[in-house]
Amino acid sequence: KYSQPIVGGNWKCNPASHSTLPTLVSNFEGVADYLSDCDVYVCPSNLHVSLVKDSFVPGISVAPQNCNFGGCGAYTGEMAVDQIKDLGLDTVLIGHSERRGEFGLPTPKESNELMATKLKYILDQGLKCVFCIGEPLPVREKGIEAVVEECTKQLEDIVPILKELEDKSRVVIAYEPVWAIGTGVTASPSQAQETHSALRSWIATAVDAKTAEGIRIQYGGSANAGNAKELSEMDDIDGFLVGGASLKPEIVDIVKALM
Ligand code: G2H
Repeated sequence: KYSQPIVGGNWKCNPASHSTLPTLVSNFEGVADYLSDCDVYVCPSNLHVSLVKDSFVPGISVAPQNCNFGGCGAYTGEMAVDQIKDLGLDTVLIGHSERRGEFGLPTPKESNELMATKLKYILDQGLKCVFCIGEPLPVREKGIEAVVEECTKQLEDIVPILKELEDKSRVVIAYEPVWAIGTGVTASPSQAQETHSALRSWIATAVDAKTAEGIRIQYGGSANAGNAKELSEMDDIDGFLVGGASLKPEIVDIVKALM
């Protein structure tokens, strides 16, 4: 392994009632034993961030699921990194495929170029970023070369930012094949490893070797307690971004799988 593993829980637009939040938070209590060997963050819905931000065992970061690109002001329905930082939070997740839409459509504004603007803004403010990428099923069906081409297209605009970044651990790439998200279908360990390794090699060439070694690449897409062990044994899988299973007590077993 290249560096300390990292696991994120993405609650997406859940739970329906804030009365459930204490239960979801308590699912993470058992993670406390592993925090010296694994970084853990949770992405509650933006509405719930303030409600839970001080409830987790110390050492778990709370990370909003998105941010805007230009600071405070006329951005109805958005959140500025300045506000996120002001609440004492240190990480933001951006570029999830559920926000990018169908890779440009119907939300063309969540483009690769905009993701680079957001990343720069987040890093300039001193925060860390989880940067999601992934390919839809028709691309996966064409084979690994098409997958790497699609994923690296989503990384090209951030190459200059990564080159300048001193502490490479501040950016985490979450590789999430879109066909595996919330579907119960997981990439096989060899499929995930092949992709992670190809992305790391691409980063070594496009950015530099220091970045390729220092940056962590999480796998996301129906990760759960049943498949985490096998996936975590792969050299280039540095952790998981977990959706559905992060709403359940099994999140502890997913972290444990990386130990
Ligand atoms: C992928 C993942 C978390 P799930 O979106 O980001 O969700 O684990 O439910 O597939």
